[in-house]
Amino acid sequence: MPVDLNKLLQGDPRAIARAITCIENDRENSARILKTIFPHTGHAFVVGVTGAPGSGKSTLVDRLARFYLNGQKKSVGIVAVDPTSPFTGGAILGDRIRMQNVALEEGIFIRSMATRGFLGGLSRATHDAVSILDAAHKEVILVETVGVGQDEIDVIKVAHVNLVLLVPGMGDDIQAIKAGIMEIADVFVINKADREGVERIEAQLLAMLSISPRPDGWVPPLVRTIATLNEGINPLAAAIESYARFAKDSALFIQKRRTHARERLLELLGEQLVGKVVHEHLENGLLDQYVELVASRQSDPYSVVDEIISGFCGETSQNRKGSGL
Ligand SMILES: Nc1nc2c(ncn2[C@@H]2O[C@H](COP(=O)(O)OP(=O)(O)OP(=O)(O)O)[C@@H](O)[C@H]2O)c(=O)[nH]1
Ligand SMILES: [Mg+2]
Repeated sequence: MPVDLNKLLQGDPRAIARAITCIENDRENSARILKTIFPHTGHAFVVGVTGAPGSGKSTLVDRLARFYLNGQKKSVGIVAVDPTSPFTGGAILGDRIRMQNVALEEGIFIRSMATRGFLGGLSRATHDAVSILDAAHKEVILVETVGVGQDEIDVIKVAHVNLVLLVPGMGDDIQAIKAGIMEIADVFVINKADREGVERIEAQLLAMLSISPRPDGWVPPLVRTIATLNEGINPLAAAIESYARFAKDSALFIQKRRTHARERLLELLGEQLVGKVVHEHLENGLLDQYVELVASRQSDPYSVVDEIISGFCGETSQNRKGSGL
C-alpha cells in the first residue's frame, strides 16, 4: 500500500499508520519516506517513559497525553514498545486497552510496536516511527518501553527527557535495577504512591544519587504520582519542563546527542553494508558454502570474513576506477 506523503505531513492517521508499517517491513520504501520527511522533522518534544513491567507506564502515559492535549492544547503521538505483544504489523490504533480511551480523542495517535521482527532492529524502527510522528506535526511524542535490556535503553535514546518509573515496595530490588537505566533517568517517578514504602524508596534513590552524581550536574528530581487517580501529573510535567530547559544549554547534552547520532549512523552503515555484501557478493549459495567451511572446521570464521571482505573490496575499488573516482 503506497504511503501518501502529503497526507502524512498533514497528520492523517491512516497515512501515519501506513508509513510506520512501511518502516517496519520495507527497507527500500522506508528509506525513501524518511529522506523525504526529514526536513519536516526536528520539532517534536520526545519523552521516554521506562520502568519495570506493571509499574504503571501505560496508565501514566495516558495521563500525560491528556495533560498535553487538554491542558496545553498540543497534539500527541504515543509509541508503545511492547515486548509482550506479537508482531502485528499494521494496527491503526494501539491495541492497548488502557490507552484506548485517549486513542479515540482528536489529536492523539497511538502505535504499539512489538520488540521482534524489525529489519535493522527495534531502536531503528522506533527512531523512525518517532520521525514519522514528528513530521505529522505531533508536538509531544511519548515513548513507552519496558526497561529490561540494552535494546530498550537504545530505544529511549531518541527522547529529549527520560522518565524512569519506580514503585514503592520494590525494597532492596532497587539494587537490581539495571545501572544503564539509572544513568538515563532525568526524572524519577515514584508511581503507585498510594502504596506503602514511598519514603523508603525515595531515601534509597537519594542515597544512590549522592554516591554517583551525574557528570552534567543535573540532579534528577523525584516526583510522586498516582497515575490511576491522575495525581502528581502537574508536578511531573513541571519536572519534565525544567529538565528540558536545563538540557537546552547543557554542553554535555549536546555531546550526548552527537554520540547518539554517531551510534545511529554506524548502526545504519553496518546494516546497509552487510546487506550489500550478502545480496551482491554472497548470492547463489556462496554464503552457505562459507558457513559449511566454518561449521566443518575447515576454516576459522576470521579467515573467512577476511576473504569475503577482500573479495568485496576488490570489486568495489574496480567499480570506483570504473566510475572515475
Ligand atoms: N495502586 C495503583 N495502581 C496503579 C497505579 N498506576 C497504575 N496502576 C495499576 O497497575 C497496573 C499496571 O499498569 P500499566 O499502566 O499497565 O503498567 P505498565 O508499566 O504499562 O505495564 P506493562 O506495559 O505491562 O509493562 C494496572 O492495573 C494499573 O491500574 C497507581 O498509581 N496506583
Ligand atoms: Mg504498558
